[in-house]
Amino acid sequence: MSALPAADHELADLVARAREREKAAVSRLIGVFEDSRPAAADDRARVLAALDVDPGPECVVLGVTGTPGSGKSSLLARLTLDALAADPDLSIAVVAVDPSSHISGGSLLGDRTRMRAPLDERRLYFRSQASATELGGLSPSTFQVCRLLTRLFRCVVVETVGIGQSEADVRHLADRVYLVLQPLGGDEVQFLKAGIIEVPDAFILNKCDEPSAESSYHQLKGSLGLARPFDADPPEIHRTSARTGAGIPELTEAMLAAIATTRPRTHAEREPHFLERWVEDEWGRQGRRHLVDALGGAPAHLAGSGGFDAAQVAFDRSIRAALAAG
Ligand SMILES: Nc1nc2c(ncn2[C@@H]2O[C@H](COP(=O)(O)OP(=O)(O)OP(=O)(O)O)[C@@H](O)[C@H]2O)c(=O)[nH]1
Ligand SMILES: [Mg+2]
Repeated sequence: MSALPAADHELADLVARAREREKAAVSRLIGVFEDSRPAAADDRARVLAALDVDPGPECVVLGVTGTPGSGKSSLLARLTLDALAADPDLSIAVVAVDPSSHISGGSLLGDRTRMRAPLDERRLYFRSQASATELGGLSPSTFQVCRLLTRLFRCVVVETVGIGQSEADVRHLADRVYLVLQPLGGDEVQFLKAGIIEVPDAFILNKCDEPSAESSYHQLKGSLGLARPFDADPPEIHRTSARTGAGIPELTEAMLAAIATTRPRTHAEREPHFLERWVEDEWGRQGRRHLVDALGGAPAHLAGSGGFDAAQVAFDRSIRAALAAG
C-alpha cells in the first residue's frame, strides 16, 4: 500500500505542511524516500513533482565525517543550535548514519550522543539512519532522504563514520566535507592512515580539552603538508571542545560562512554516482556492465529516463529483459 494520500489535494496539503517544516509531515515524506520497494518510486516522483513546482532556496549539504567517537554528534548538537540562533533565516536537517543502531539498537561505543531537535523548533530536524555496514557506510537510503531534505531545508548535514565506501559517498553527496578527529596517543602515522585525510575540505580537531591535543594539532598540520601536496593553501584546522565549548563560536561562524558562500551541486549532479551505487548494490558487476554497455552509463541513462526514480524503474526493466534474452 502506498504511504501517500491518493487524492492530489491531500498530497498538496501534506507537501505544503512539509514545506513549513512541520515535523510530522516531514517524517511521513521521509518514509516514502526510505522505502526500498519498487512501488515507492512513483510516490517519490509525485512528491518531487509537487515540490519542484515552486523550488525553495538552494540547499548546501555539509558532510561531517570522522573516526568513531571523535565527537561528531556532540559538536553538531552545539553547532546547529548556535547557528540557528545566529541566523533567523537558517534551517538545518541532520541525517546521522548510525553505525550501531542496526546491531544492538543501542550502544556500540559507550555513551553515544543522540541529538534531539526541540519539538517546537521547526528550523531543526534530526533523522538517524541505520548504516548499511558495521563500519558505517552510508545507508542506501541516505541519498534518497537527502533528495527530499535538500528541498525543504537551507542546509543538510550528513554525519557518517569516515571509513571505506562512506568517504567516497559523502564526497558525492556533500558540497563541503569536514573531518572530525580526536587527539592521538602520539602516533603520527595514524593521521595518515586510511587515506581519509585527502577527502575533506576542512579539519576539526575535537576534544581539545585533552592533554595530548596540542601535540596532536602540530602532528596533524605536519601530516597535511605531506599527504596533500595538491593544496594551494593549507586547509582550515578548527580546534574545538564540545565538552567545554572552546572553539565552538569560531566553528559556527565558519560554518555559517560556508553555507552562505558555497555554490551547491544541483540535484541532477548528485544523481549519477548514487545511481551507480544502487545498480551495484542490486545487480553487482553484471549490473554495472549493463549500465555502461547497454545504457551508455549513468549520466546518459538518467538524462534519457526523466529523473532518478524513472531511471531505476527503466534499468530494472532493461536488465531483466537482457537476462531473459540470455
Ligand atoms: N573530553 C571530551 N569528550 C568529548 C568531546 N566531545 C565529545 N566527547 C565525548 O566523546 C564520546 C563520543 O561522542 P559522540 O559525539 O557520540 O561522537 P561521535 O563521533 O558522534 O560518535 P559516533 O557517531 O559513534 O562515531 C562521548 O562520550 C562524548 O561525551 C570533547 O570535546 N571533549
Ligand atoms: Mg555520532
